[in-house]
Amino acid sequence: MRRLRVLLLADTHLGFDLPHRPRVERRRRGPDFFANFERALAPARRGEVDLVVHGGDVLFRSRVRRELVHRAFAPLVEVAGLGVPVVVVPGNHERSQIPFPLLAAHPQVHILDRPRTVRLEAGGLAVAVAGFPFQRQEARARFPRLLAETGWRDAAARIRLLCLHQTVEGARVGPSGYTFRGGADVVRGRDIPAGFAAVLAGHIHRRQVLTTDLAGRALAAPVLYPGSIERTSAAERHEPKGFFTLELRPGGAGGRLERWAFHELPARPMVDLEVAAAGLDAARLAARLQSRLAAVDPDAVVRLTVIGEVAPGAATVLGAASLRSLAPPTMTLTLRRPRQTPVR
Ligand SMILES: [Mn+2]
Repeated sequence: MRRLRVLLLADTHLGFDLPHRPRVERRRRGPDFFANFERALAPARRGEVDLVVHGGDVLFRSRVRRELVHRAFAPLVEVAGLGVPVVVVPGNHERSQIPFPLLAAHPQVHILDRPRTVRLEAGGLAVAVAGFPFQRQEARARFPRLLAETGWRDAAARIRLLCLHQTVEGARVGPSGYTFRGGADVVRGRDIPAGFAAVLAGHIHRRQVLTTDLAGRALAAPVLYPGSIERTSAAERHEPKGFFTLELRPGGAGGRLERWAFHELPARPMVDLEVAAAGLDAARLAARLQSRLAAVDPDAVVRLTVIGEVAPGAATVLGAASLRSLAPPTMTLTLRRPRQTPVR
């Protein structure tokens, strides 16, 4: 029996920490995001999937340089050029304003820039991919109408997919597992109708698959969040990063998800480091920082918190250039000053 193999990635945040003209020479995180983007697309380049879906937030913010847009979208256009159709849901960082002329360059790159349903042939099957761009306001209340506006019910297909860049109830984020429930921007599980094989989603940066609503009732279709491809904030410090491959088969209304696999990508460790500064002169504070930083993985992204009152003569040690000189060159360091420390 025929099957559809889908590669699902999302929240690539390309351009993160990638200044066009850096003022200081230090390791940037930007290249890691591009490297993971390429790693995630590798199965598509090898011909191991029939369809690529990007769940949105291709870019790290909505206003970016044109060169960055080109760099970010070129790999997707290349994959489409190899004969693998690509569908992109505009995320909150696209503001549904992805540069369409660039992408319209390839007929197999489809942008869900308004509520619509893309019909395509993939894996030898008629596939319908419905969706709409990220809705900032009242997504919960608007969801049923937006979905109807895609016209998905009229699209004859063996397999139907719904693509979103939204929060669906039950999604969890953060180290303590905060669960989204009833907010105006949270889509209700029961509003997902029968007739889709799966909901492919971006926006939530933690990898997860939702199969029930908050009341424990089975969703009409599983909701899959592959999560971001690299850590974008400390809230993601414990999360594995990667992408999904899915296998779907025809059957019932809209087909069914038969199996899925998560493929982990390399992500830099994130470390919180607290250093007490009270009573130390400049030389001693520098020595303490250096030894504490030396004990951390040199590849880490470190959030440094300095506790206690910093002696007036020692404040220069906490300057950006000074801190860089105390840390291994491969480390990324940011300084957090707790409120009780007087700011000079
Ligand atoms: Mn995002």
